Amino acid sequence: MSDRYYITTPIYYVNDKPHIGHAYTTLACDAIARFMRLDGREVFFLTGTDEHGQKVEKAAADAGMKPQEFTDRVAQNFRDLAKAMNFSHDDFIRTTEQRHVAASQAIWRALEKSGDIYLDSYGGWYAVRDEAFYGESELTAGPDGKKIAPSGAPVEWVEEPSYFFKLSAWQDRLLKFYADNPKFILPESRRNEVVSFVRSGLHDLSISRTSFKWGVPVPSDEKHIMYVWLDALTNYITAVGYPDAKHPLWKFWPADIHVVGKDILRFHAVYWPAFLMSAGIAPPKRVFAHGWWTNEGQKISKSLGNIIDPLKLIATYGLDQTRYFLLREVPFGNDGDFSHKAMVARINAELANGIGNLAQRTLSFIAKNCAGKLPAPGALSDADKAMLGAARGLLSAMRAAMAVQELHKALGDWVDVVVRANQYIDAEAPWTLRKTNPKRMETVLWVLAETLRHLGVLILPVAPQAGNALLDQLAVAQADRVFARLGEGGALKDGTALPAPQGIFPRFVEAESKAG
Ligand code: ME8
Repeated sequence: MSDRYYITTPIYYVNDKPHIGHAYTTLACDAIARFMRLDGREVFFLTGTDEHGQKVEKAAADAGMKPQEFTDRVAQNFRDLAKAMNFSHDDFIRTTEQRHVAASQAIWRALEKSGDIYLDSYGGWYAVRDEAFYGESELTAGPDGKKIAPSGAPVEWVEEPSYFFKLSAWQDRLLKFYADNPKFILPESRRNEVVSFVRSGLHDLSISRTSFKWGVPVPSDEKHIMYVWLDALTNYITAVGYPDAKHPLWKFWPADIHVVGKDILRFHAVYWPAFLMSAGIAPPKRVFAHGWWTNEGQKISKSLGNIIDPLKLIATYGLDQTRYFLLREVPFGNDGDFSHKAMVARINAELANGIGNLAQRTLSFIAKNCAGKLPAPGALSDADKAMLGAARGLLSAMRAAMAVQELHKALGDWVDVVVRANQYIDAEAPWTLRKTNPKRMETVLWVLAETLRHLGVLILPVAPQAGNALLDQLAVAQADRVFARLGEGGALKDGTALPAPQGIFPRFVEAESKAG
C-alpha cells in the first residue's frame, strides 16, 4: 500500500450558487481524505471550479457581468461553502488560473505530438447545459417538441471548423485497460455501463470550438478555443504540477481516485484515460460515480424552486449532523432522497439516542461515581472482552469499507458498535453495580470509556467537531487522535482526570413542539 493518497472532486461550474449535490461530492471526498490522513497516509485533496466554456459565458452575460468578474464572485461561493462544511482540501483550483491555462496547452501539445489530433469540421448537436455533444439517436422530443438530450438539456445545431481527438483509435486500448484494472470504475454496475458504451464503438471527439471566446486558446491555432471538458479534466494534473515532472507534488500522480456524480462518468472513465494515455501519462487508479439526490421525491432543479441550500441544512440540523446524514442515509453510489423526516430520524435514533446517550450515560456516571477520574479496570469478563473486541475490531472493518468507497457501510459498522455498547451498559447496569460491586462497576465504566475512545476517533472523518468534543471529554491528547493509537497500545490510563461531561448530539425537536 502506497502511503500517498490523491483524491479529487469534480470542479464545479461557476454558473450558479452551490447546492446540496455539490456539497455532497466534496463531503464524501472530505470524509475519505480525513480517513486516509488519520490512517497515516500523506494526502492531497483537491477541489475547485470549472470556469470556462459557453455555459459560464452565458451565465455571466445573463448576470450582466464580464466572465472573469462573474467567475470571481461565484467561485467565492464555493470557497465559502467549503469553509461552512468544514472541508479539509489541500488546494482549490480555478481553471482561469495561469498555471491551468499552461497545463491545458501543454496537454494539447502532447496529444498533437502523439498524432491524435486532426483538423476537420463539426456538424452536430450540442447541449450548452451539459457542455456535451450528442448523436442524433440519443435525442428525444422535449415537452415543447424541441429536441432534448438524455439529461433533459436543450440542444442546438453546431457547425464549425473543429479539431478532433482520435478517440475511435483508443477503443481497444480502453477496453484492455478496463479489463486489466477491474476496479478502475466503481460501483460495478456503472463499470458495466461504461464498458458496453465503449464496446458499442467510439466516435472521434470534437475538442475545439471557434464560435465563442471564453476558454483556453489552442496553442497552435488561436482562433480555436479548447473544448471545455479537455480543459476541465486537465485540472487534476495541473494541481500536481503538470507539465513539470520535477514538481514536488507530481509524486501524487496518478490520482488514487476521482469522485464524480454519475452524470459525468463518461468524461472521466472514457475521455480522460484516453487523453492521458495518448499524452503518455498514467491514468488515475479509480473513478467512483455516486448517485443523484432528489428532494422529498422530486428532481432538484432551479425551475422547480426546490434547490436544497447546504448552508440552510447546517443552520437547521447542525454541521456534523448534516455531514453524517448525507453519508449514512444512502449507500454511496445509489440515488438518494432528502427528506426532513429521514434527517430527523437519523439524528435522533443514531446520534442523540445512540452515541449521544452512550457518551452521556458513561461520562456522567464516571463524573459522579469515580470522582471525575477514569477508573481502573479489574479482571475482564467475557462480556467485557467481547465489547472491547468489537471496538478494537472496528478499524479494520471500516478500512475495508473505505478502500472501496462504501462510506455507508463504514458508518453502519460504527453504528453497530454504538448499539452494542448501549446494550452492554444496559446489561451490565453500572447503576446497580455501584451498590453491589463497585470494583466491577469501575471495570465496566473503563470498558465503556475505551469503547467511546474508539468510536470518537473513528467518527472524526465524518463528524470531526463532535468526534473531537467526545475525545476532549475522555482527555485524549491531540497526538493520540489517530488510528495508529487505536487498540491496546493507546488504551486510556486510569486515574486521568476528565473534564465535566457535556452533551455531544442533542435531540432534534420540531419547532412547533419547542414552542408548545
Ligand atoms: O459537471 N445529486 O460541474 P457541475 C448529487 N464542471 N450530486 C450532484 C447533484 C445532485 N442532485 N447535482 C450536482 C460539472 N451534483 C463539470 C465537472 S470535472 C473535471 C468537471 C454534483 O457544476 C455531482 O458530483 O455541473 C456532479 O457530478 C457535479 O455536482 C456536477 O457539477
